Amino acid sequence: MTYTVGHYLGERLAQIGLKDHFAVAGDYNLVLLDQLLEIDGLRQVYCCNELNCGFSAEGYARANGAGAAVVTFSVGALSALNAIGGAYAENLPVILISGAPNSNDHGSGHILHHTIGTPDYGYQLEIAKRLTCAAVSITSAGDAPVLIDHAIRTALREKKPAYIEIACNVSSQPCPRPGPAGAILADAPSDPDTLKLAIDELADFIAARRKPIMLVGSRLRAAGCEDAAIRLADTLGCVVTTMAAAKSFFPEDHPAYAGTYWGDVSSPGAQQIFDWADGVLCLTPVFNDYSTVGWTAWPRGDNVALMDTRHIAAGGKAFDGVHLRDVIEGLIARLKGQPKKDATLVEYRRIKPPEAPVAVADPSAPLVRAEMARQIQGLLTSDTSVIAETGDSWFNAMQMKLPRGARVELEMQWGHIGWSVPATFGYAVAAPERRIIAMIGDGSFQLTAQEVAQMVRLKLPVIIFLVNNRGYTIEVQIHDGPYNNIKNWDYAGLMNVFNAEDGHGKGFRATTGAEMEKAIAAAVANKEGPTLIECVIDRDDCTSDLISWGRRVATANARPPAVR
Ligand code: TPU
Ligand code: MG
Repeated sequence: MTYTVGHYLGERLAQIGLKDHFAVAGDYNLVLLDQLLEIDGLRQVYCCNELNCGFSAEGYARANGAGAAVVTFSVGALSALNAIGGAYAENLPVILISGAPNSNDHGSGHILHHTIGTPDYGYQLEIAKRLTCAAVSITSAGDAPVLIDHAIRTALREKKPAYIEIACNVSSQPCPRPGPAGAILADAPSDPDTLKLAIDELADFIAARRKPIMLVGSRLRAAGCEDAAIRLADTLGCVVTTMAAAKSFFPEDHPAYAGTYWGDVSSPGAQQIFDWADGVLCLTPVFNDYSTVGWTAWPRGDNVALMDTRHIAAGGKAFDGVHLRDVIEGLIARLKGQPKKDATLVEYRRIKPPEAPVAVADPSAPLVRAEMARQIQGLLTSDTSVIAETGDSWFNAMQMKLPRGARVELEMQWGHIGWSVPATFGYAVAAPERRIIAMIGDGSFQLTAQEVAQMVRLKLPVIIFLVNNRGYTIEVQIHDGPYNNIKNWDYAGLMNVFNAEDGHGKGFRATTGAEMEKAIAAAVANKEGPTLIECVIDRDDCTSDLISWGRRVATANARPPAVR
């Protein structure tokens, strides 16, 4: 059998730990898909459309470290690129692979189908360059190994998406076999001199403060530093808070954990202890309008030390080219044997409000959000992953108490409603051993609903809580109008549509606590496919945090243009 460009690509994907890749077929990628099918241990998983294909690969990357989506030219790739923008925003190495026009057509003046109708097909690569850390076009087999390796290596290093387009007549051309994976997995080491100085500066920053606190941000997983952060917390002894988008990136049962720091909508006691601290070690934060609650909670200034993935800034000095894991290890070694800096923890234990008991609703009363959240909480185990969609699902997820090992997946930087349906699918493909729970608003679900059919197809026992509050409640809280009302669907009834003649998905509608409990029991018992539980609640029945946060974000949005 001839070894081909498509084989090379497929083998590299397998070498970096992919067991699956997501695809939608089209004539520009059919031969490539044939080649990929021939790679041992690499399964081809199909999606209903390319936006979902991109988000499936994104969800897969969350569970598996990297993902790949294969689509056709323009009509497919331009949809997938939205999800690639999301992967960039969310720091996930997703490789987007697009079939492309025949190499003989490039520069020929020919007009081809699936293009904008001009003979220049370069626009897709140009767009991809803006949304990825590496974008390459392969029009000859000779260049393929170098270009493929460049794209994949850069994506893995940067934890950002990459783009590879392959002319449709090139993927079956002969190509050398790839060498060991080390060549694309190896990373440049930290600069030793910079590393030492960065650690010195951080140690000085800590030494000069009596009441430091740690703030964990959303890129900690991408930095590969979740365990290191726990050890740093153990060494320092201070309080640890997480940013909203970093929910579950620090164990919630850790004695130093004080919950989510999110300005006015922080966990009880977290904002107070944060404000009391005299120095903040910010690990991989992303400060945007949402995470700072409309710029009202934005840690900056001399009392903030930034510990980013490759960059440290403290005491008025900045250091680049160091890996966070090396910095943390060095800092731990430096702090060993010193007295703990546990003032914030001592104080937090004093001021922490007692936990309010969670009320159980009358089982026959109309379902309310709080009861819905209480029942979902009861499902969380150490092997649960909760995928929470944009909307009040974010705030419901934030209030959950996670057992050690439970994960929450959020897409707070990109914030594409509908992301969670395909991302849940991709996540479930990557981690079939976990209990996977999706919380999705009705409005969000309507964007990408059809991907539930792929969960049916692969018999994935995902549990979907579809919150039917008759509209875009998050938008209602930010700025209301007729555009926030949506057409109601028979969401539970959709499962029959997706099952068709061979599926085992189940759909239930819950209008009371008792109905929800019954549906959950059936969902847990269903191992042959997804279960969608439509939770019917009032349009205004949302968390108080959504209301407070929505008001602040709306105020930030409404700032008039500055007078220049
Ligand atoms: O819980 P709830 O009702 O807020 O969630 P639901 O029903 O999913 O509504 C979400 C409403 C929403 C919109 C319309 N949140 N953000 N947006 C704006 C938006 C529009 N299009 C995309 C692709 N992403 C968005 N975030
Ligand atoms: Mg809604």
